[in-house]
Amino acid sequence: MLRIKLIGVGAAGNKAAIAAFEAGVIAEDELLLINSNLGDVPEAYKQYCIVLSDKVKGTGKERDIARKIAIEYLDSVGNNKVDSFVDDADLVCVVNSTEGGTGSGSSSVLYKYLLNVSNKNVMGFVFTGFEEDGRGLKNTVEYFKDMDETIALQIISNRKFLPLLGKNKLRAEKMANEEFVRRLAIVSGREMVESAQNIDRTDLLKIVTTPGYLMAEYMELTPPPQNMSQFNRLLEDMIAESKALPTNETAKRIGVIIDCPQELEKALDFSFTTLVSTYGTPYELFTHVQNTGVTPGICVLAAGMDMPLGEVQTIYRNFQKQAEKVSEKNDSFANAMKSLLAVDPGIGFNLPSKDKVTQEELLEKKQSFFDKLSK
Ligand SMILES: Nc1nc2c(ncn2[C@@H]2O[C@H](COP(=O)(O)OP(=O)(O)OP(=O)(O)O)[C@@H](O)[C@H]2O)c(=O)[nH]1
Ligand SMILES: [Mg+2]
Repeated sequence: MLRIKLIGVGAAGNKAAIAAFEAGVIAEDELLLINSNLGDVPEAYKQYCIVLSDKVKGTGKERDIARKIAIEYLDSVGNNKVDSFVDDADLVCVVNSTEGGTGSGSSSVLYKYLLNVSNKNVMGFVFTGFEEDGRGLKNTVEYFKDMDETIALQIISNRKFLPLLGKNKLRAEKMANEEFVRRLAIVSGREMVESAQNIDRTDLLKIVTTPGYLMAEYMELTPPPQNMSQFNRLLEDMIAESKALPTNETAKRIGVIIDCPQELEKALDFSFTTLVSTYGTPYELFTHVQNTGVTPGICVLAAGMDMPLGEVQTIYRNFQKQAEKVSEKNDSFANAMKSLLAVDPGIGFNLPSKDKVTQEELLEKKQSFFDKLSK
């Protein structure tokens, strides 16, 4: 199992992180909340929360304000709780929405800090919201423009839960949080037990730290497939019901974890035709088969994929339409979008070395990080 530290940022991030704690997926010392005010945070969890600024109360959905107070907080000597919190983590997970101000704006700063100063592996989890109001759409596009492509990123679309629920957005948000908790459990490896065909800790770390977009899906194998075509049909259903945003077939690594009784194994297609045609031919395929006696199921991690730029472009176009309606012109933003589309993630194949930094190195890294940011 990986040692995960979880940081929930902004209202959505706080609630999702609390849900992970309450489900027992992370322990008390693995939970940190960050917000621009304590108003969103339930009484019992205020003790886990860092408030970024005592001067600014909320951001009014302005990402720039969130960025600024996040930088000020992280740069405040002697007052930064993030350093000691992440110290012993294999992987730092950061969860937030992209549509608000606090989570969307400060997570972008936090990723860079965790990567460059703390020297940690980072996985972002973002909720892309319901994609309805102009401000939310703009914040989402700006989030993707700012995002550091060397992290692993997972996306959960709140919008994709709505067809099941009519207009009940609160329920959709809650279900999105449950989806997050499930995916976090898969990433942590807590659902895996040793077996003959193993994904070990190093393999799992390699998969979940592959930079780029990561899709994590799961499906119960019910009714139990009798042959490979039934198995592949179940995988097709799993893919069709995905709550992530789709991308192209660019997975660098795929991990498959199957929990089933031995008599089901003959129905499994170990070349995973359906997965490969959806996610692409991976550079490395890892398979784990176990039999813990629970309902048979499959979890899939497809890592190192291209960001779902087509989906972000659609969000951008919807933003433009909304913006025209409210006659808001923003040419510099449009230009910035073009640079987003030209980004080359430069994904490598090796496991990056994440040696622990000494106190002196940490101070040095901080100094040069904030020097660069202020230029
Ligand atoms: N999945 C999920 N989404 C949520 C939840 N609460 C709010 N959202 C979504 O989050 C977006 C609004 O962002 P918030 O997280 O509330 O904003 P914030 O990060 O606190 O930023 P501020 O604007 O500064 O308050 C909308 O898209 C909401 O649908 C939640 O518990 N779960
Ligand atoms: Mg808020």
